[in-house]
Amino acid sequence: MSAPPFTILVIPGDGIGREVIPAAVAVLQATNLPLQFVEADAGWDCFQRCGDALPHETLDAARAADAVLFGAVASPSYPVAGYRSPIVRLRRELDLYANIRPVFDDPPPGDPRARRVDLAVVRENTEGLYAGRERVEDGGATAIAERVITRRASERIARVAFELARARRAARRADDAPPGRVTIVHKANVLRETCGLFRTIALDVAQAYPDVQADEMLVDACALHLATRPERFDVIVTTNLFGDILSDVACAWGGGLGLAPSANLGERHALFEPVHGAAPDIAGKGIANPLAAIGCAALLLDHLASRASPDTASAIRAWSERIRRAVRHVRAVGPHTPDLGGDAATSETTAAVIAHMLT
Ligand code: GGG
Repeated sequence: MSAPPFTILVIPGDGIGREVIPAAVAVLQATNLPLQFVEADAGWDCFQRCGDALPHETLDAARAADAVLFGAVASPSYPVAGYRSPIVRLRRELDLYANIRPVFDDPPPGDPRARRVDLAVVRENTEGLYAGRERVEDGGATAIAERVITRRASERIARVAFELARARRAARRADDAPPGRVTIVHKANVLRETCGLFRTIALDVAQAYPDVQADEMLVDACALHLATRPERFDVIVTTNLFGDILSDVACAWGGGLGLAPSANLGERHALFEPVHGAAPDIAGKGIANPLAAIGCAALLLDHLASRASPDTASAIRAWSERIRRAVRHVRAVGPHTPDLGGDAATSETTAAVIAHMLT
């Protein structure tokens, strides 16, 4: 390939982020694509060492990179003066407004679980209840969080969802493949202003996509359907907190959190991170499942391909497809880490992916 190297900023973060992100980097290095890796610090450990969970050098490097590969962060569940979640901050600082979490499960014929799940949760990533507007009143007896929903953010996330449904339909290729479908998820029957605005705007955007089916669902019903009838979904679009929760529910169908990758996309920047967190209970043991982080490597290559010249793009896409195939293979036959019922180490699963990808 003849292309300038792409710069990938690697932020392992906390806990198992430091074990699974090196695995993803090893997979990317094995492709021999022109990628240049730069590492930076962020997270709770970073805060404890240097008083800042997202040092400005890290933020500057993220702005300068072609893509960011992020591991996990372990923010405490109690207030700490001066601490803000670095991943929530990165998403907002880089305006990574679309968080896309694909879930895929295609069990072999005859498998009693057999139901084909192939869906994506598109989560608004910059506002909602994660806008950071929390305060305490009555001397600590009342705590208030403001939920921010704007026309601009709702419109652009709805567009991402409908474009994605269109692209997924095109990728299914077969003439008789069902049309794409976007399910707009909200709780507008109770949260009439905030969810009401999100719902109205998403339904307006739907009008511009007559080739994509649109329906709507209350978030509680959606949680039930994701648990019992996941095959009825194609693309789900929703607000920040709802998307965070629903995508974890959906992950159960894709082999659990150990296999769930995600993309955080904006107009200018892109960050890829496994859906799972820092998992302090298993951190340092060398047994974390690297497949979610490796799945992020494939999503990252898809993103670079979308920015590359046509020749380069097809070479990059070929590698992302090889990585995905290798992940599917290792998921099916092992070696499996303990979360999938095996006893393999992170390094063994990673080596198996690389070996399959290079065959
Ligand atoms: N890789 C996703 C991740 O780290 N998830 C946990 C998370 O988002 N935590 C928020 C935080 O700890 O600030």
